[in-house]
Amino acid sequence: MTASDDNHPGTDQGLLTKTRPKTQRPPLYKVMLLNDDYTPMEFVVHILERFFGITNQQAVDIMLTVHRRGLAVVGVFSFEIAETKVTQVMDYARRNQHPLQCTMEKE
Ligand code: TYC
Repeated sequence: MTASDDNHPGTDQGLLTKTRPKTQRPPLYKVMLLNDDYTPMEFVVHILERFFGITNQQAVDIMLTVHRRGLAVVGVFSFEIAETKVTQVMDYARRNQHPLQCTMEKE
């Protein structure tokens, strides 16, 4: 490989375009919490702290956003992490007999 091979704009005769190496970034997924009329607010806050490692204040803010607007993005993750979070939240809600819904969506 020499300086005139690639990616050195101006070093090739007349070639002034810079080639960009195609690095693929993995897709990211939004994990979202949905509102319902039955799941207690404290339970939602507890879930957010437990599975998303956020502070109590952040958890209260997200819970209230979901309560007022119908849904909110809790975080953005790789597919596998997002899937794990959704499963953890859904299983925990089910075990505690709350209808809380958690979903994921490609960003
Ligand atoms: N709306 C619920 C209530 O008034 C609270 C709630 C918040 C439920 C967020 C689900 O994802 C949720 N008890």
